[in-house]
Amino acid sequence: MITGLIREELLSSGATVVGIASLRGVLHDDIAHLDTAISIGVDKNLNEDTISLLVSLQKKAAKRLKREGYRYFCIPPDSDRIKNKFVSSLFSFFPHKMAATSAGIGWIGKNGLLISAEYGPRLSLATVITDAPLQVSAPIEYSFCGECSLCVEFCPSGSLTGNFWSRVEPFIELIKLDRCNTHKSKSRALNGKPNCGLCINICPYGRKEIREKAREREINSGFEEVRV
Ligand code: B12
Ligand code: SF4
Ligand code: SF4
Repeated sequence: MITGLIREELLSSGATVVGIASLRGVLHDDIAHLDTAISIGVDKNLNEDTISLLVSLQKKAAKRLKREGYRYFCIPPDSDRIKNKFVSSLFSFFPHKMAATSAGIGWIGKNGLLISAEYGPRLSLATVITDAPLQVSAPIEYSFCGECSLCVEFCPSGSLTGNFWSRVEPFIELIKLDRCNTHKSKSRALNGKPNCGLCINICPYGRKEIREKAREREINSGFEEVRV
């Protein structure tokens, strides 16, 4: 019941997608007691307004969990930029993408981003972890990129390795970050724009009709809800 309440509250307050994941056995010792994750995605570019929206959604979930007597911890969307030392240290061992794939929201594409069959590569993410006994979804185990490698072919800096992500080998190298960053810095020097983003714009899952087909495939493959 609390799972449905949280989901409804967040969706009616601006979340595009809300998934619940079991992260049992994968968390750092300091947060391992809060091994259920509420993964929140909004279909908007990651900017100040989006971060404010995500933070307000996290607060809503936290308020509900507190009212019901559960423990929780909000991992901010921009954890790397937060002044609090503990929170800022979290980004390297708590990637929001880990919660999102584990909640069945999407897979990690060859462009290194979370790809949702329904919303494409543009979801911005935040996570609330908790000890509440929420109803969790099955994780997505493999990439659905298939034969596509548009992002790899067209990346102007040759940063993308073309490797396939899977939950079996979740940290396989997908992006040569130094190359991507150098390319972005050069483009900033040329036209004042720090971001490239071609690997986002070119992804077919960002296009509505492809997303709809993929959604059908996902429904037919029967992702099911399981309880912890
Ligand atoms: C540091 C950082 C950057 C750095 C380095 C990027 C990188 N790829 O590492 C820089 C500045 C370059 C950057 C750029 C961008 N970033 Co950034 N970034 C982050 C940040 C703060 C930490 C990422 C990190 O280093 N994590 C540690 C590494 C080890 O994990 P990871 O690669 O993120 O994710 C891996 C795990 O999740 C693992 N995994 C997946 N499922 C599972 C399941 C299990 C069980 C396990 C164990 C692991 C696992 O697979 C992933 C890929 O290997 C996150 C916020 C956060 N806290 O997550 C945002 C984040 C990843 N960035 C984001 C975005 C939007 C961007 C940009 C598009 C911004 C822009 N406009 O340019 C670009 C995209 C570049 C690209 N193609 O990846 C979004 C991604 C959303 C999405 N749909 O995927 C995030 C999640 C921020 C957010 N709150 O939404 N970013
Ligand atoms: S942001 Fe540009 S340079 Fe970086 S991986 Fe994507 S397409 Fe390549
Ligand atoms: S462009 Fe193709 S290969 Fe790249 S992330 Fe999207 S679906 Fe996957």
